[in-house]
Amino acid sequence: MNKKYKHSTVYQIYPRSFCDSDGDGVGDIRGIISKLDYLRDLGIDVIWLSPVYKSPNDDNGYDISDYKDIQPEFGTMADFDELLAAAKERGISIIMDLVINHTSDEHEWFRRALAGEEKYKNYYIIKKGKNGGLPNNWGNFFADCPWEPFGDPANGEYYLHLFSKKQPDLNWYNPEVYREICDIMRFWLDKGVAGFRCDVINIIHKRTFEDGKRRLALTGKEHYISTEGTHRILASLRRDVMDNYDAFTVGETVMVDVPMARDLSDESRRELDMVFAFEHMECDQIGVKWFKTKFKPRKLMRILTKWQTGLDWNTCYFENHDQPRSVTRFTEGGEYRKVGAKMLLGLLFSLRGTTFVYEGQEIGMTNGAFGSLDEIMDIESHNVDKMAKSLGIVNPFRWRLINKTSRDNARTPMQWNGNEGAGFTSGTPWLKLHPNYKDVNVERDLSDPDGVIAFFKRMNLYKKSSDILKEGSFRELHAGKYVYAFERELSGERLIAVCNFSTKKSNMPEGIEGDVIISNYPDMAPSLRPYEFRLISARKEGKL
Ligand code: TEU
Repeated sequence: MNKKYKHSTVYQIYPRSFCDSDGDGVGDIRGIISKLDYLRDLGIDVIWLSPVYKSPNDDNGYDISDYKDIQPEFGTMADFDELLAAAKERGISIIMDLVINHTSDEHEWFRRALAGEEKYKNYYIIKKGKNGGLPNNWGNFFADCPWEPFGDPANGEYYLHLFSKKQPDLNWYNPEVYREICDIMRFWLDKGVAGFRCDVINIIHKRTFEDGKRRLALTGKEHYISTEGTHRILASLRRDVMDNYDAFTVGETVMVDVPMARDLSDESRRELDMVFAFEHMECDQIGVKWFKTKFKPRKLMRILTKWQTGLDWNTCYFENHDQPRSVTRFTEGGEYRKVGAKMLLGLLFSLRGTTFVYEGQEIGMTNGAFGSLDEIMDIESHNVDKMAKSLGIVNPFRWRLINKTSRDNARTPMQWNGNEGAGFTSGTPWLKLHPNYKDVNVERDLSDPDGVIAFFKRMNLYKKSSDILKEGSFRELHAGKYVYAFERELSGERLIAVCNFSTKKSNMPEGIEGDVIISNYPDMAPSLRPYEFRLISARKEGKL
C-alpha cells in the first residue's frame, strides 16, 4: 500500500458538472482551477479527476479517442498543466482516471483496424460469429448486445464491447496493447500526476470467449471477473510503471467479493493499492443494478461490517458519478436532508479506510429532478429504457425505474450559489440543474455555521488528527433495524460511532457510554433523534 495516500481525503470531480468558466454550459479545467482554494479549505488532499481526455462523449469521456490530449470543451493541455501546478501549490495531488478496458471507436487504433491494418485489428477483440449468430451469448453492462459487426457485416466478424458500442474492448492478450498503455501511463506520471483510479480494472483480461452461464444480466461474467490474467497484468503494470513513480492506484473493481478484493489489493501481491467494491452500493437493489428496491438500513450495516472486517484496508465511499446520491438513497431527504447528509458523512469518516467523497456530497446534494427520459443524457439510462420496452414494460413503469437509478442523478451540475445557473454556468447547463439549488448550494451552506460543509470539515479534520480513526481496528457493536454502532480501537483507546437511520427517535444501544465528541445535533438528548450521528470517546472502564 502506498503509505503517502493512505490517510488522504480524496474528492472526485466529474469535470462536466463541476464548474464552467466559459459559459458553454459544460464544466472545464479553468473552472476547476477557480475552485482549488475551496477544495483546500475543505481539507482535500487528492483530487480524482474523471476523464478529461479527448472523447466523442458517448459515455461522457469514458470513451477515449486520444489518451494524450485534452477534450477541447474542457480546455487545453496548458490548462491541465496549470491545474496540476496550482493544485500542487495548495498541497493537493491529482489522480487521473485510467480507462483501459476499452477505447472509443473513434480512437486512431480502432479506425486503423477498421481500415484493415492487421496490427490494429489485433488491438481489439474481434471474433467470427458462430452458426450464423453472434460469437457467444455474453451480456453487456449497458443493457445492450456486446457484439457489433466489425466493418462490413457480410464478413461475419464482430467486435466485443462490454459497454457502449462506441467503446470497443481492448485485447489484453496483445503485448503491443500492454506497451501502449504503459507509455500512456508514463506520459501522465511524467507530468506529475500522483496515480490513477483504474476504470473497471478487474475485467480487462478475458479468460475465454466461450458461452457463459445464462443469467438475468451479464451472462459470461465468470469468464472475465478478476481473472489470473488480470492479476498478472496488474502486477506487471505495478513493476514496470507504478513503482518507478511511487504512484498510487485505486481500482474500480466490479462484482468482487471480499476474497477477490483482498487478492487485488493485498500488499504482498503488489497489484493495486486499494479497490472500490460495490456490494454496499447494491444494498437497495434486487439482482440487476437497474432495479432498486426499498432501502433497508440493516442490509447496509451488514455489508459495511462484512467489508470492514474482511479487508485490512477499505476505500470508504457512498457516492460517485455512477450512483444516485446517498442522501436520497439512504435517508428520507426533505426536512431531514441536512441532518441525514451529515449523519452519512459522520459514518463515512468514522469507518476504517481511505475516505473518498464525490462533488456535491459535502453540501448534501440530492438526486436530480428529471421529468422524463428526454431530460436524461446518460447512455446507460437510454439503453435500459430500450431494453425494458423490448421486454414489454410500459411507461410509467419504465420511467419510474430509470428515474430512480439513472447515473445522471449524480451528474447534475454542482450547486455553487443561488443565482441563475447556480454559479455553475452563465450559459445553459448541459444537464438540467436541480431546482433546489436556491436552497442547497455551497455559498449558502458555507454561511451557515450549522451547514453540511462545517460538519464535513469537522469530521475530516478530526479523522486526520485521530490515530484511532486512522489506524484503529473495527468492531461492530450493534446493527439493529435503524441503529448502527461500531467501535474503533487502538492501544486500548476507543471511539464509538452511532448512527440512527430513522426519521423517528431510537434508543441508544445498551452499554455505550462516554463523552460525545462530535454530533450532528447542537445539544444532547437521552435517545437518538432522527438521523442522529454521535462519535463517542468511550470510557476505558465502560463494559461492552
Ligand atoms: O463503471 C463501471 C460499471 O460497472 C458501471 O456500469 C456501473 O456499475 C454502473 O454505471 C452503475 O449503474 C465505469 C465508470 O465509472 C462508468 O462511468 C463508465 O461508464 C464505465 O466504467 C465504462 O467505462
